[in-house]
Amino acid sequence: EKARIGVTGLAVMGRNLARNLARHGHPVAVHNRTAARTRALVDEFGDEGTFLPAETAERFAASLERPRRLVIMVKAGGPTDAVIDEFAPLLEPGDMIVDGGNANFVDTRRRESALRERGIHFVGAGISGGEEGALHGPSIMPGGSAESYAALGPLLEDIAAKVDGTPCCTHVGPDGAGHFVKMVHNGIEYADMQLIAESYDLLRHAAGLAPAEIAEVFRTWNTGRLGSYLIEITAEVLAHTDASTGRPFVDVVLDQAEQKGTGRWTVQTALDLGVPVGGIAEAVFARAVSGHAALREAARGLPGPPRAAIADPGFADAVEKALYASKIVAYAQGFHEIQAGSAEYGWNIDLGAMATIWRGGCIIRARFLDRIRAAYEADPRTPTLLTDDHFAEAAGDAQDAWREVVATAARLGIPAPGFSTALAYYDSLRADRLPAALTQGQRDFFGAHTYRRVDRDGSFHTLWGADRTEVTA
Ligand code: NBP
Repeated sequence: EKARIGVTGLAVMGRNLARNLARHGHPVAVHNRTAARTRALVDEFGDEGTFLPAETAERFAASLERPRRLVIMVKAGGPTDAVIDEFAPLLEPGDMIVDGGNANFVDTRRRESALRERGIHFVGAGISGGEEGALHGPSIMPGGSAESYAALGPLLEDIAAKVDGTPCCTHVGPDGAGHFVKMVHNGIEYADMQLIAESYDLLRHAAGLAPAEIAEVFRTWNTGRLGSYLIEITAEVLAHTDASTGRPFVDVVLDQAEQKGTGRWTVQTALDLGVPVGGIAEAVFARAVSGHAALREAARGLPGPPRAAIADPGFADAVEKALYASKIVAYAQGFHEIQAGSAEYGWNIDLGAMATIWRGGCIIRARFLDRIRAAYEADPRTPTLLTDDHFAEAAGDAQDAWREVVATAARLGIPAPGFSTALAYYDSLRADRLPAALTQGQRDFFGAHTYRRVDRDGSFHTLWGADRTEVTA
């Protein structure tokens, strides 16, 4: 018997993905550099389906039906290249390599192009949802050729999460498109988490609520328009009491957030594309600030305002509005980045479909994503989600509360970089005139960089050092 698909790299992700495939009735070949992992998988879970264990790369390749479908689930970077180098010589034209790791889309583009020359399809597939998702149904964002998706799609859609019967998996676009979208997805996840963290901080230090009370607030929010996996687990974390001290769990955890890198890539890529993603960038920076322990220690005594808890019974509702509006901004920015990447690389990504496949399986799954899908269905070319009818109305309704929350944070000295940057973005987009005109004047003054005028076409320069007449550039 031959396997329909194979998985090499059997750490948590690969093992669970292989089990998910086997549980869906697909005979799956399994392989790992260290063979003990392969044996452990078959020993522990062999009765879940048909596993074909292989101890060597040659045996593994030989056990796959043609065209071969080979999924790599190893540590991203060098290990992925090492595994490709090991397996590519064993494959034949028409075979497919799927990289399900968290690869940088630039690497995926390089690998896809090199393998395409050898007739091998390389599919960079973003897989979201961690180990639970891999086992029970992840959100899958496959890139690569349409031809490879025809052969792989049905299998991937079979094991993906389903929402209302729709699989959380679709062909994203050529070469690096899948890993690009996965990257931005993770960047949005950073922003979502930061905004929730700021909401908690404000409820705690401005409204004076205890963690258990804030857990209740999040539970209530979870039943409304903010309903999502992240809001749900936030309530769980806040309600948890540390067993050894009896204190709220959130008070015994060191307040230094870590990161693995996809948020940073999202921001680096946005800078290259010239796309403003302040909400995501501030989320990445907020984690960075938290981690600079010595810097924070040195600055701890800097003066700030007195922190009197505010006595406004409507404050939690105001925070909910600020959170919802800021979330709209973060998603609008993330989707703008996907739109820009799609245009830059010719991927032709269907933005509404991306919202659709994030509704299940992944960390940012949320009721909210149905709204985004609807927005792109109503107008696939909408320049920003913020001008969609629903989102424009929601942000408009929220704006008074949003401004009040940002002002309260500033007044009380509570950092709210996510809320603040989101509001600044909203106000920048809706502004009639921006001070960029002055910036252009300065640039022309010190560097003769020229400017355009509101009343005439062309580029102009003012002779600042002479009689200040204007010349055509
Ligand atoms: P790890 O990222 O911890 O990688 C461990 C696997 O890589 C093992 O199978 C290991 O083999 C293999 N490997 C390494 Br390391 N170097 C190798 C090499 N030179 N040649 C062959 N194999 C090598 O595993 P993971 O946490 O399961 O994640 C797998 C991928 O999925 C990563 O790219 C990760 O970023 C991505 N991802 C992870 C999550 C998550 O929640 N963990 C979520 C979404 C995506 P060995 O057993 O012989 O050491």
